[in-house]
Amino acid sequence: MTALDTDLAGTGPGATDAGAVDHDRAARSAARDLRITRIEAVPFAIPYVKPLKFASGEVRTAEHVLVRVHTHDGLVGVAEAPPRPFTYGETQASIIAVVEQVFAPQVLGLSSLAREQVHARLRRTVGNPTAKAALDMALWDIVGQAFGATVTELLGGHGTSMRVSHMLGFADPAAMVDEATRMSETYGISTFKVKVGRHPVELDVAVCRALREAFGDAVELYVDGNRGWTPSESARALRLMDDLDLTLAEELCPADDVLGRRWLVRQSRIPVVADESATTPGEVTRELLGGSADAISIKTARTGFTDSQRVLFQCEGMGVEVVMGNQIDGQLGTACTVAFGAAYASTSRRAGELSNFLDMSDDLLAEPLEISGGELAVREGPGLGLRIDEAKLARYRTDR
Ligand code: MUC
Ligand code: MG
Repeated sequence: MTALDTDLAGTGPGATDAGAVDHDRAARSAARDLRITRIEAVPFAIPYVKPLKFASGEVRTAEHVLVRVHTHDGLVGVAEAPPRPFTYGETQASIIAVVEQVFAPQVLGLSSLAREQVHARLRRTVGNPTAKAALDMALWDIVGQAFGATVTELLGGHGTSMRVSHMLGFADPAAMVDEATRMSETYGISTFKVKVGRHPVELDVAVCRALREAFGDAVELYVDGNRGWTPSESARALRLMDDLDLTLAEELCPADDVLGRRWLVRQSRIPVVADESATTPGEVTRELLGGSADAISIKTARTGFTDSQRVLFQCEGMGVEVVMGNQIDGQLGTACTVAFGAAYASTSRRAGELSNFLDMSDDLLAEPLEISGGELAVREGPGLGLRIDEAKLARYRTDR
């Protein structure tokens, strides 16, 4: 049994915080008691129909953690944490352990409205980005439910849907063209992020060339190297693909090669996007001011809604473009990404990476997400508007 089930009614550390008083008043004015009483961290495993392969790893099964935050009033906020050991060092077991043993004891009793107090406590622990992000997003879900608004409305309310970009994992050129064709014909998707970073670089150059030849200018293409190439290999690959009208080049070389990435940015004719090298607001500052990135990938799976806002506003203030990224999310994570991305003009300009759940054999939502006409709509809410299919959860959870 790994789900934490701790009852608490105003006796946690937050109950004595001076700042909590105001939030409790706000909660009462919404006729709700939004204090956190219980947090569940439930591991589940859902196989992929088609594994996703990329330079830093491969995903065959979605071994994620469902996070459910319960309030005194009976509201339940949900989100999912996708462990990415090759990117953040988190595993399913580490996420459950940190939520149950470190975070839950510190935040039980705090109001769901007091998100800055919650974050002050989570920040005492370094790392663990997807565990923190899932807790954060579940709290926003609760606040939306309490106020009868969607999370998108709470965040910014710009729109109600986003254009979808599909991520094409490693395969040979013909298979990748086939997949893009299927995505285009079935879902109306016309933006593709092509995974690159293989050796020799010609392998990936051939894929991008085949895609451009197959689709002409009917599609947007950009590339993501997941740190697979050195700076000089990256520069060479970009030169070889210079005529292919790629719009972005993401994380082509190792995150620690700061000078190498700066060298690459200076000569690249397309914006260089930071993903794994800019996973926190502080890293975003370092990358942008250091000149080793021109654009930022925002992933709600690692910065939740609260820190994704911080990253976005930083970027807006500095005149830097953003793209809504994908952490190989399931449907819950994808619903969170579109909830955030649709909330602002600057996150909606580009297509968001919202389609990887299509490669999964099943999911946990009672009403599955649907991509149509190349768009994914925000759920109507309130909050995130997500209902878990309990029979599916019982089938896929791995702790019983
Ligand atoms: C991406 O944008 O890189 C693959 C690895 C990871 O950390 O995220 C995915 C997608
Ligand atoms: Mg990436």
